[in-house]
Amino acid sequence: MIFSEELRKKAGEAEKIIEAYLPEEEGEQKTVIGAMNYSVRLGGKRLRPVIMREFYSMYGGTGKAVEPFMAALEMIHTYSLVHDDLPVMDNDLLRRGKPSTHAVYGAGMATLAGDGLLNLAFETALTAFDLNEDVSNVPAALKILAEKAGYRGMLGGQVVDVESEGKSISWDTLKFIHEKKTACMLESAAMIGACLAGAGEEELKKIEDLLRLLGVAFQVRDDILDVTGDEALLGKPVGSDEKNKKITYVSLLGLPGAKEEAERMTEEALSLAKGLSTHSDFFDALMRFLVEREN
Ligand code: GRG
Repeated sequence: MIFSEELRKKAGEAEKIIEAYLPEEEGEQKTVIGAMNYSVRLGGKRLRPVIMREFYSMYGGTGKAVEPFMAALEMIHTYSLVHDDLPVMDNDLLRRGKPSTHAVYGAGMATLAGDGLLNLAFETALTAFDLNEDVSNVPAALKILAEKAGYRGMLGGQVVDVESEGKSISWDTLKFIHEKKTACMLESAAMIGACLAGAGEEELKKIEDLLRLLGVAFQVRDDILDVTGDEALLGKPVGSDEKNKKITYVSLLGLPGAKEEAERMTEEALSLAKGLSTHSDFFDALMRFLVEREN
């Protein structure tokens, strides 16, 4: 298996599935639909839907119920980026190498587009009930989708991140921010995939622990790229953490220390993955990619 080719193929498949759930740009409200579609079509690595589908397959899933959930999770991820780029948050004009949503549509419309995507995500996931297959695991998957994105999850992490700007924060606070803001959406991806395929509570807990660790490592890599990254590859300016006076693993440990920590967490994650009841060579390679990526 050549990992980069396999990832490109799986991301391309995810892209088609997401596209199929995007709304037509029509009606009086078509400007906001345009802004929603623009944001999703900006691209991105599509890691969360790829991880979700991988876990669905790893746990024996063969149906279609995972597809609306893949699209839904990417919609929530996209809403979070649209809002994160707003002038009241990070005020970033570039996302994935293109003008961010508020740079094109204005801050008001970008706020509404983010809200629209969050609602559309749940509308989309709910269409799983319309499928002609066993949907008994869909309610549990919906619960994961809702909780991991909300105040106990990603949103909660963003709250503490915003409140911490310009302040000196403890390791525990930094860990809380990374675990909630970043890891929760990766946990959601893997847990929903496995849950839809019928994995039990105990297994879901192991998956949650594994993805939490990987999610923090992913965010540490993000902090490193914000200092050392290539702007052309990243598709956004570097140095935004310093500009926004954010404490990161890099500011606390220095670059070599942050790199070592990301490596250590990945090794620990690889070892935790051995405790799962199933295995995927692709996911093993993906775990390494998360901390070696250049964008
Ligand atoms: C409610 C106003 C309001 C805002 C909410 C929750 C939130 C905004 C923002 C948090 C989202 C955030 C920026 C998380 C950081 C996680 C992260 C590293 C995202 C980038 O993920 P990639 O690299 O992105 O997978 P691509 O572009 O590849 O999809």
